[in-house]
Amino acid sequence: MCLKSFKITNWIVLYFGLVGLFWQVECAENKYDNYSLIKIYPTGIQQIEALKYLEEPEHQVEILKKSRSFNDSTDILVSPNDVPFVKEFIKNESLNYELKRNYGRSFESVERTPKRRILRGFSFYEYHSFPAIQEYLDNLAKRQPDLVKLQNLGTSYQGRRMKLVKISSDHNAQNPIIFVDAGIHAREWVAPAMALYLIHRLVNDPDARKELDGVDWYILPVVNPDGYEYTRTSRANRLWRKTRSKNSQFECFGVDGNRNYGFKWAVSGVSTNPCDKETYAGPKPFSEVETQMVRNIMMENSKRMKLYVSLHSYGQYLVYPWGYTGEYLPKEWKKLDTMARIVSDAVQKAGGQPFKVLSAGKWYAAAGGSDDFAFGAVGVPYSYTMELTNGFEFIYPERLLRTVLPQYYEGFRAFAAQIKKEFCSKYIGQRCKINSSEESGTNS
Ligand code: 0X9
Ligand code: ZN
Repeated sequence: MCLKSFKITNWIVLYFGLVGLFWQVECAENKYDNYSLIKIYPTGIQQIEALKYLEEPEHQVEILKKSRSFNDSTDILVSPNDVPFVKEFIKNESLNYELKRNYGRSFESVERTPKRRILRGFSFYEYHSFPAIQEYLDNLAKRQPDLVKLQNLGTSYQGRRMKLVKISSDHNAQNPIIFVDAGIHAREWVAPAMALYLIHRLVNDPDARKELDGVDWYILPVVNPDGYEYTRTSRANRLWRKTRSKNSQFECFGVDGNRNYGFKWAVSGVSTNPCDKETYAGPKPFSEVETQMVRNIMMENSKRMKLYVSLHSYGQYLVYPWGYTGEYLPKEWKKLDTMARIVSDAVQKAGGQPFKVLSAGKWYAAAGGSDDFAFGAVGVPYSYTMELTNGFEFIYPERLLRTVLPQYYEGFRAFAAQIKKEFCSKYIGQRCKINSSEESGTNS
């Protein structure tokens, strides 16, 4: 009798414990639930200028994306209290806009993919946890040791082990390197998904021999694993962007990794406030262990690195240096621009949307980006930030990955073809003999 009642009590405790846990994980109040997403479409220079008013910190609007051209929206997240003020501003400036209420509720559908991979293997059309990604990469390197090598880079701020994926048909060939990274911004989930898809195609697609012969691919699929995992913990954290390092003086976390690189650090487009959720540049250049790792990869391979692509989302932009200024372009801008347009055409030919191609600084000036560092400090001759996808903002649905990832892959094939054309004077077997006149130096 006593034993029986004890068991019943246990069941009750267990039941409420599980309900509580479920509520915490899945149903916790999401600050964005009642927020509105407002997409503003400026139609003239004056309106673009006027939008800067909303960027001032005291206005409490979160800017998801800035527009710098007339066909492109500025997307902002606004709390219910601030909607009237923003609407008033929009009316005064006669701006065109679209308003989506209860924006945070749309996060639900793409939240935390269940662990189906145990039954079905690893799908490239799902968003995976960082441990699942690492497990996939470890297995891949074990299965194809000649083609895929992993280089340990150390650990992230919170201790996650980071590995660079090196893919080459001849690891001793000293071919030109294409370096692709993704996920410096935690909430941009489609970027790591693209990096993994790229790895998958290069390794498993028999047609990819063309992309591999004469070029070595270095790919770092999740530059900011701590932030990435944080965005997976709850809907309330889904829009986190920065790293998760702790600033000892302030009770705030994280640095914007793409403001933390040591080239023209903090000269434009950054916040110096550690509590700024978006663009805090850090206490000093390369304060973050994650950006140090990317810097080291670039520096150690500076001679051979011919192309750098940093994957982000969103907006369907393919931008090149300079990012720190929109006042002027590097003297090599034409070559950067031409290559980007070839890539954009290839994506379009595969059924995708063309990229908007321009210098990053002409879109909006922001210093301390990895693209400027690669180009300006390391001397990588082609350096880009690729902003994947258009629509759905940062919450890009998994069901569309099957369509867009193969389209972007065609862009990477075009990149590889151009790099080979420019930098391989001839081939010896699968090796590319790098043009001797193309030694890299630093740009200024
Ligand atoms: O602001 C950024 O870091 C990038 N856009 S995002 O929406 N993914 O955050 C653009 C970076 C472009 N490059 C530089 N400004 N250097
Ligand atoms: Zn980004």
